[in-house]
Amino acid sequence: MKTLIIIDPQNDFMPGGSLAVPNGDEIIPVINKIQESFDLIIASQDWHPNGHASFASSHKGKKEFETIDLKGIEQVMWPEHCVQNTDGAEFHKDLKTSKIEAIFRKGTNPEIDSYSAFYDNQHLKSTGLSGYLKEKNAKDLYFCGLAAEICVHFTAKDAIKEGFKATIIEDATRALNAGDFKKAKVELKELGGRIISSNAIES
Ligand code: VGL
Ligand code: ZN
Repeated sequence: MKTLIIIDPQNDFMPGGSLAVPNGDEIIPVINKIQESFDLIIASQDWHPNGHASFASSHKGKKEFETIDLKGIEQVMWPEHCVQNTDGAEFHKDLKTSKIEAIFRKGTNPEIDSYSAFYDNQHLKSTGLSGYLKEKNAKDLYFCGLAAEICVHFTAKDAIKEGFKATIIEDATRALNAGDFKKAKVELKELGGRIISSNAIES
């Protein structure tokens, strides 16, 4: 049984959004197509309250994309994005959602960011995703969505730590920074993860 996890397919990460991933919208038709090969499909949604600690605008004198120390870990100062109940936080309008059985929200704690759909960046609180997948007997997880080297990467790494098999579908994701994604792929493979193209998914 194969499980597809669609990471943050939200308007703010698409061209024209506040934290746009180059060509991020190109993944939507690919994700719609591959859904037919999966038995279980779930999604994550970046879901920040106003004034979230990851926003540069929440810190006086801080500029977008610089880094700060936030409770002992490095935090990138992001533009405001995926604010709860805004259009930017909605899924891309062309994403097929009829087979998505559950949506796990993350980044809701105003003081901590959450790249992984399993845990916040401080690893203090679980979203419940791991327990959900285990109860569903899901073992073989495939990841797509945005952004490749951030939320997709951190979720896939946590999946491996949680004992799941993790595969990233490369043409169903896009990176904010191509060089960082290259490094992330090497790291994931070293941990036992796989990177494949959507045409290699057996149905
Ligand atoms: C993401 C930066 C900040 C992502 C979320 O979904 O990759 N990146 N929040
Ligand atoms: Zn975010």
